[in-house]
Amino acid sequence: MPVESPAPSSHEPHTQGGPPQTRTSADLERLGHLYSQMLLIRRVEEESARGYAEGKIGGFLHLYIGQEAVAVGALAALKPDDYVVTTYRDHGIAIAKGMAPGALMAELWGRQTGCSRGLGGSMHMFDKAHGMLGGYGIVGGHIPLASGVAFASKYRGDGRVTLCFFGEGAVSIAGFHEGVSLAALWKLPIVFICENNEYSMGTPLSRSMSVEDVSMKALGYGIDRDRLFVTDVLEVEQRVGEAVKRARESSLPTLIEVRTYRFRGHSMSDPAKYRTQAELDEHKTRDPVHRARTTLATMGLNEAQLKLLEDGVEHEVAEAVLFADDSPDPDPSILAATTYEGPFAS
Ligand SMILES: Cc1ncc(C[n+]2csc(CCOP(=O)(O)OP(=O)(O)O)c2C)c(N)n1
Repeated sequence: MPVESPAPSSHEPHTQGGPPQTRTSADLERLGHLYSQMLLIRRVEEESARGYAEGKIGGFLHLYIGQEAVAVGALAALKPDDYVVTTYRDHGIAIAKGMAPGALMAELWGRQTGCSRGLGGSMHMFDKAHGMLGGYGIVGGHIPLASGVAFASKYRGDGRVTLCFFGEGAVSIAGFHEGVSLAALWKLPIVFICENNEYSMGTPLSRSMSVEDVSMKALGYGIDRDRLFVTDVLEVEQRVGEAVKRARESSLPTLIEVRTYRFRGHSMSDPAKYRTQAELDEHKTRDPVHRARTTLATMGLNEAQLKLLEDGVEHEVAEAVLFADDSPDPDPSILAATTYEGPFAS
């Protein structure tokens, strides 16, 4: 049976690249801020990997190293009271949304001062005050929840936008289709961001999906879409910003596929043998964190200025590690209130 040609052009993705942009001094300041945030996330995770190796962290640890420009660029396009919902690869997104690195590391360490009082761990970062609504472990399971959050915003008329992040492994899961379908039907103020880091655990996209362009999934629901290859954090901010504007002003959802790459294994227990060193090295040459540093240098920041900024990040990370190390374990009495021995038993 012939397949109908897809979609009106309003649903075509933006082409990447375009004319070279002129950078202003406001861009320099902005990029300096975003570079600090990306570096903070990277250094927090490097120290978390160390903490894991030292036995300070129990359970899983999925690192975001390599993908920082997605969280930082996308969240830079939000207002502080907008919402974010994401997967278990949530550390970078939590920090970019405003969570204190100390609260995040204490959570990883399982300490009482963690954002979820040490009970959630790596996959369940929550920070209600900053609109960080998790941190979920079931692939794709959070996508309908995110649509529910956006529905609440529309119902209340609070003007907030929800960003929902997930990996490319989630787009073949029912939850993705339920969440996107309802968002399209009810015209919800939400932006779905697929962080396509090329592997779902060890499975490349080509072995799990019949099309290579994830953003095409938007066509089935008649919503707008975009697709970009991440190298420049400012470009992520700008492109996600367009979708956020559409969500806020016209209550229209968008699906954005962001092509990125994770430099570590799926989790700490994955030696990532399904890819070659050459492939990894090639991706590292496009590391958005290093690229931001180079751009800052080109735009006029000298080594001493960059070092000042980087020392500030180092100090913040060292404080966060100390905070986690020095924080107490949860009191055992919390078990009664949080397990089936507690209020849920009756
Ligand atoms: C419903 C469900 N199936 C399987 C798993 C096990 N699992 C955890 S992460 C993962 C891979 C998901 O890959 P992707 O969505 O691309 O995200 P990434 O880890 O690359 O960020 C799988 C299969 C799960 N958590 N939930």
